[in-house]
Amino acid sequence: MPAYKIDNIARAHHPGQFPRHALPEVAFAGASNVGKSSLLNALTGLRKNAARVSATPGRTQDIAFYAVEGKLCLVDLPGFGFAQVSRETRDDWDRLIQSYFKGRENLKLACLLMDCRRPPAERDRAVLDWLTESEIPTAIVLTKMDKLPKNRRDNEVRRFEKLLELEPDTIIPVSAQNREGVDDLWGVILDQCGVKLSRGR
Ligand SMILES: Nc1nc2c(ncn2[C@@H]2O[C@H](COP(=O)(O)OP(=O)(O)OP(=O)(O)O)[C@@H](O)[C@H]2O)c(=O)[nH]1
Ligand SMILES: [Mg+2]
Repeated sequence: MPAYKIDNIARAHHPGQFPRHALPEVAFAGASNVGKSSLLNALTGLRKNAARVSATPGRTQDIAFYAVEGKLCLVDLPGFGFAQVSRETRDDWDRLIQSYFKGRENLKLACLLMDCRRPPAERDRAVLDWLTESEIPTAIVLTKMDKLPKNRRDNEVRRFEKLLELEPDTIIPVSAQNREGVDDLWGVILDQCGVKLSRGR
């Protein structure tokens, strides 16, 4: 279990509150409730709830910035497109997420999370297309893999790759619950950021 030194350096409700720093950033995006905050906790070894895991979807409403060992910054984004909140609130969140992606020069990687039990929604594809067009390096992460029986796992991963027209073996399957894939994802993050962490992964 990594015990990295984590600093919650900022919480932003609007772009003016985004921190200014030179750290490489990795952002976690995805529909509400896919497990962004949980994965962030699994990566950092933060206690459950440190990154505000929600019992009710649509809980994370601001952008949280976590510095890891003072070397890179993990960014917990609010879930997009949660239907149960008012249209106005939803539009506000979308604007916030977009302004993050548009203006972040030190962004090295966007992790786009999808729940392995739900086929990709129109929204997931739109965000993926938009990230690709914007030339933001993107990792597709399939979450909650512990929920799938062993014999369906490989098929589901292949199915997502086909549906999203991805190259084989590009999806990273993870579980925040049993930590499957967490080290693999760390590998991709550190590569992309060009950073080494001193404490063992
Ligand atoms: N079984 C299982 N449950 C998970 C996993 N990751 C997250 N969950 C559960 O899924 C729910 C949502 O998790 P969050 O981490 O809050 O999801 P989020 O994407 O941050 O949600 P928003 O911030 O509301 O967009 C919680 O009840 C978590 O306990 C996982 O790997 N396995
Ligand atoms: Mg969250």
